Amino acid sequence: MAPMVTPRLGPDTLDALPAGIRQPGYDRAALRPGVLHLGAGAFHRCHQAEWTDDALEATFGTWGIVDINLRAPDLAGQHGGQAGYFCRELRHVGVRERRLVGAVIDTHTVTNAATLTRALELAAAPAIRVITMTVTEKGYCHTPATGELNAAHPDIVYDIAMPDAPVSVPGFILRALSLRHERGVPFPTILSCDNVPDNGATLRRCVIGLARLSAPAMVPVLEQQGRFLNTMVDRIVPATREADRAAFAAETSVRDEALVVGEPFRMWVIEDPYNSTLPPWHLAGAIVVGDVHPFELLKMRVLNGIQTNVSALGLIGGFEFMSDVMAEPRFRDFARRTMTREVLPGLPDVPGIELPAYVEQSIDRLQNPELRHSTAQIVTDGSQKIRQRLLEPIRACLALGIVPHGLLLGTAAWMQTATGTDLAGRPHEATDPFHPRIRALADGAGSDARALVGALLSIGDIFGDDLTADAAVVDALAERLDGLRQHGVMAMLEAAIRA
Ligand code: CS2
Repeated sequence: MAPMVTPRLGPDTLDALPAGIRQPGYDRAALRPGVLHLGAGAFHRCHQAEWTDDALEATFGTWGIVDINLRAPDLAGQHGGQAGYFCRELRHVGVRERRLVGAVIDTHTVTNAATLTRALELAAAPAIRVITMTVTEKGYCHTPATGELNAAHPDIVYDIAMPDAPVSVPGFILRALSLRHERGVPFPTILSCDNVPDNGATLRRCVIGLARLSAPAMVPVLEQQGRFLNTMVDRIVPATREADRAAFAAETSVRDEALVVGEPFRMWVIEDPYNSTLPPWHLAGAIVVGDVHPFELLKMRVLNGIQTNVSALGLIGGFEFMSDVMAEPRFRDFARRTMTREVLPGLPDVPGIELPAYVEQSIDRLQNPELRHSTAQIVTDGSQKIRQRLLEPIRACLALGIVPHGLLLGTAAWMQTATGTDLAGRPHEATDPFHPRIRALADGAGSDARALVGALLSIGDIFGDDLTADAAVVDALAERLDGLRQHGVMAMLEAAIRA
């Protein structure tokens, strides 16, 4: 007998889904493309796409989403093979809520010249009035320490030589906007939804910076007509695991290759000085403000700050998931004290948010035992994350005369993970665009913690040039890295808690 094959989620299997799974409450057949999204990973599906379903239910409009990946994974193996449908599952203690999302009506992956041309045509189509993007920090091709375009980035070098066939995100946006300009099609509003400081402004600088080098006639056009919005997005959405998909299939008898699992909490703050026409996301709780900066600082320094500060410590301490890290009372204590003593004093007031309560809420979110967010996933690409999450808060402490014990310990731990070896010198995988450079410096430093700290701090593209010149910072980092190697993670956590 042939083995039973679980049918895949799609238009033909919707009726088979259990009644408990909420289905789109609008006429999906009437959707037309309105939004184009770049970088359709788990976060996008569990945030912008779900949010758009809410908006469509509140007030219907032609705001279907076209998802584009400029590189792998091929979306055909995900919701692209399911007519755009996927389920999102929210989990926390006592919460498990599944919902079918219908807002994505087309998907497209760039794999060669022909698919790139098609993707550019999709982005140049007059029907697209909004472009959103989640391409991760490194997708911006900027220098982390300055937020300026890195003109030496291999993808940017390529796009300067071949502007009609771009491989980078700034190159793709520049080409799509150039096509629209040539054809007299108005520019869409572009919303950056990545954890990059001043994300929209950074994208604008990178696109205009690239135009200066490859399409100078576009510079004044972009300066006058480009609408790049800064936004703050928030929801913890770990990479989906095969165990999640298998459990879904076992419980529903339908296999969803694009399933996403996230937390109930979500937030979206949009700074829109242009009063743009957007899907009615505000009807579903998105907040439109005049200045997103305080919200961005809060989220990157507290929620992301705790994640980055404890994930490297957790990883080298042998903890696989964030929920395991935060289940350990010493880590919770450490996170709370670091935030309260070192981070909150440097934050501005945030409209409508009480900072100590936000810290407690963040800790609760991060210890959510129903999510499996790996410490390694958060450590990934740390060179792109630490400026906004650890280094700026350290600078704020130094300016206020506060010794950043906790932030320094997290930074020292990150330095250890970035070398690709654990505390005992055993190799582990480090995924980071700076890894080859860091590895070479680590080889030069050998087992000397001070030499390693000095060498890494001299990477100005990550650390700027102020910290390496501050002897107290160099000493403190070297002492903590050495302490981690000599005494281990828990002893150093305890010392930081006592400090
Ligand atoms: C995480 C974020 O991997 C990471 O960088 O810190 O994806 C984080 O979970 C989200 O920013 C939460 O909104």
